[in-house]
Amino acid sequence: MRLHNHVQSGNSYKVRLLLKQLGRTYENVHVDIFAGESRTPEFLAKNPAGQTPVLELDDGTMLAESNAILCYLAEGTALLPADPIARTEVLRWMFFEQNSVMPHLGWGRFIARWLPADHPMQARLPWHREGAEAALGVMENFLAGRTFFVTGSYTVADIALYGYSHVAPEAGIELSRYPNVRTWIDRIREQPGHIALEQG
Ligand SMILES: N[C@@H](CCC(=O)N[C@@H](CS)C(=O)NCC(=O)O)C(=O)O
Repeated sequence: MRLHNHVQSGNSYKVRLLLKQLGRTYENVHVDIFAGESRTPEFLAKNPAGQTPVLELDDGTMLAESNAILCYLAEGTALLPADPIARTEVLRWMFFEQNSVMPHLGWGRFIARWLPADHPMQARLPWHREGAEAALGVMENFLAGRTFFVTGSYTVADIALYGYSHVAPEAGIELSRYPNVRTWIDRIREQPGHIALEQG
């Protein structure tokens, strides 16, 4: 397998983290998205959305969308429960992550960390911070009395939600206001085979 990905991308990190935890070997192909490498004709043939990560299987199949890739890789393991209700709960949180967490924390982090202070997109930062805080608030309330998001054990829903929420401070969001989220983040870091975002 080949993982076409970017080292600082939270979406790519989710897949690298799972690959590591499953003990899967793969070739790591760095795509310099800041240099436009995800928009070349060659890359668009892999993923018409022009986004990383893309997992290239040995038979040439290209899998895109980080959370879809997580489900593919986790199939048959405890990280993706077979029970239909538990599986639906996993998908529910993965959809929530893509709809409510990643757009705000991903863009907020990108603007705060990489764009110059006078860049016009800085005007969007307060809106992204507000959206991110709303999403973290949902996670905070749900995690009260729970160890993980689904079934009381670590699943790909946790990996998906962890990808961007643990780097909220890089978007200028203080996690001390979300103690349940912080405790859960510490629990995720303790899982066997865990690697940090810019590792792997
Ligand atoms: N929904 C997609 C989002 C992927 C995404 O936004 N990837 C960014 C990096 S985090 C990217 O490759 N951007 C390059 C571009 O848009 O040209 C996923 O979960 O895989």
